[in-house]
Amino acid sequence: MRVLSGIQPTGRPHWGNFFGAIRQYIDLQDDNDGFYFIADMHALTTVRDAAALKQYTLDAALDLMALGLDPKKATLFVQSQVPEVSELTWLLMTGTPMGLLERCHAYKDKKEKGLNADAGLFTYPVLMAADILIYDSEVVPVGQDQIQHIEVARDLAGSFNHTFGETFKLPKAKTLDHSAKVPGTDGEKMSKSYNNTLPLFGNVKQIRKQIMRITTDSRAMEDPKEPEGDHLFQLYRLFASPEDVETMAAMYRRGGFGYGDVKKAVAEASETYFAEARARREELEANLDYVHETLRDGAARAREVAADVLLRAQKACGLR
Ligand code: AQP
Repeated sequence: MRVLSGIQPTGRPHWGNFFGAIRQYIDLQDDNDGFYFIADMHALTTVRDAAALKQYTLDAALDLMALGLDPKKATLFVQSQVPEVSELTWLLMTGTPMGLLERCHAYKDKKEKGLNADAGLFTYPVLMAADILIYDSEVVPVGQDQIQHIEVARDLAGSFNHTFGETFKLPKAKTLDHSAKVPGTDGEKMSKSYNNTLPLFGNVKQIRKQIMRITTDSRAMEDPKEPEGDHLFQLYRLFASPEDVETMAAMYRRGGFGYGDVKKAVAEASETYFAEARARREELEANLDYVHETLRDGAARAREVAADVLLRAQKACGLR
């Protein structure tokens, strides 16, 4: 099965990116034909610095490979290295109702926060639809925030097929229970633009400090607490074994514990969890030629598939 997903090189990846999406890429790479890309064209809507975008793009490749994405099993590439995607975006754009894009939350949210909304941000879901459809993708592993965009891709594919005949496969989103919406240090969705992230890589001491600053409620220590609605508990659950999760849940319900201890447990569990990836990232940093070669090979493979699907779509709508 063709599985595809992408990650934006907009800064350092966080726990939400990993537990919502990247972990799925790795779990699915053994038994599927995985296509994973670094969405540098999407990132252009926020990163307006050429050197930074190049660095973030390389960083994202290092991050994904360090976390376990294996180029021998899956195809890893940079979005802009497949120009066919931009051509398909235009074809899809001509059949995209404005209202559909106006309802998309990425645009709506950013606009409500007073951030500048340009046409790139507004039409982002169409580029994302092209990203998905051009590889005949069937399954798209993502976090909850992207489900709506995958629905847009399905809608656009369905309406193109209806108008011009069967051309595109209809993709489906795939999310994970418990980690489709990882909370940030303030309890809101963990998000680079909300400044509430916990990074996967970086200085361990600094990350520990960030963990110790996670907001908690102000109820007395001895009060029993319901674990399910508590974002610190949700973060603990990302790393702990089912038995440890049960023990922690029982402790919450009994009351009489300190949030500081839970934070320390989260810090220790996360450090152990990512230790191997950190070591692997250092090795990859010393072998950048291999990383560049992987991205070149990945783009060549992705272009072959993309060229076929683009031609199919062009023929269908009368451009060839
Ligand atoms: N908090 C999250 N919980 C679960 N999944 C998440 N994802 C992002 N945040 C969470 C998923 O990570 C994948 C890559 O996302 P992206 O590169 O598009 O990053 P993003 O959505 O731009 O991440 P941010 O931090 O939320 O950035 P801003 O603030 O710019 O929007 C996707 O599958 C996403 O669902």
